[in-house]
Amino acid sequence: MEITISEAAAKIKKANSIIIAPHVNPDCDGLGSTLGLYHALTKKGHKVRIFVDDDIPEAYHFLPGWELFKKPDQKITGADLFIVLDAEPERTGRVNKITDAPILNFDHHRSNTRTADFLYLAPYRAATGEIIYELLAELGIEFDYKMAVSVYAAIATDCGFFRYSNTTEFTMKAAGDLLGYGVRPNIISEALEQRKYADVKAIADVINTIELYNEGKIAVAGADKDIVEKCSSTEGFVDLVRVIEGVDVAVLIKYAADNVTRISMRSKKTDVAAVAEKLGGGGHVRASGCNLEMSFHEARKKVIQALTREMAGQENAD
Ligand SMILES: [Mn+2]
Repeated sequence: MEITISEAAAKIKKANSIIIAPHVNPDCDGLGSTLGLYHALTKKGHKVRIFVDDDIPEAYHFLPGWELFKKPDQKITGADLFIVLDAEPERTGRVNKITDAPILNFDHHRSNTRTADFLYLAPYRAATGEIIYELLAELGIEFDYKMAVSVYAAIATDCGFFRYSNTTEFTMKAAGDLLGYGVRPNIISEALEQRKYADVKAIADVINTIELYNEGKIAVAGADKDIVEKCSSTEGFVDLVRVIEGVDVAVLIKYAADNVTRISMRSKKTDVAAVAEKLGGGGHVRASGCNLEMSFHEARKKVIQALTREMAGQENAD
């Protein structure tokens, strides 16, 4: 059931032993939100354990306490509350199976499947980090440096460092407030922008694959098996495609495994969450994705078709 932020805060106050987890394939919003809440609740005397069913990318090792994340290897008994951040409980992977505690879910994805016992869903928030900021105020917990860095990084990354359309007055005010606790934006963006030599070289390969469709409104780039094997991360590649003049939707098609292809979409106008949902994925209106169980080339064709159809439909609706 959906609850308010103050009802959520009341549930947290009553819980002694708490488990927190973000989604698999963790991003800075999920990890930063988890750590921000971890530091806050630990300070208040709660017994908190944090789990993620994945490795944590090196780029996020600047987050204070990232090494405290455990893999969900065994059952946890006696937890009072399981807090899931930035996705629905199923997306925490095996963490969802190690505890029977009631689930309290905070999320800003419209595509949330609403399976948690208690859900605070705020699709108008740019990041789950913003929700944590709101939650800590509700809990009456004052920020310290570690909490501020974690929550700032969560917010800043999900709004493209205050450039995306989800950036609001609230986003800027929250971030501004966090700077008051010693956060240095340049240190965080430098840590996040740093790339491996091989990955920067791989950008050239990906850029070379760009093709335009639908009268130049769709730009598609591909990272096939060869490219994926050469580099450690394709994070941010889709944003390089997004800047092309006249392009509404940028797509990155990425080899994930034989017959599994990962699709990432960014748009300026088109509702790409609607497209992702039709293909079994989800996300936000202007940033979404899905995994397709088909070959790289089949997936490429399928996505271009689905997007062209959606764009025609949305134009007719205007
Ligand atoms: Mn997020």
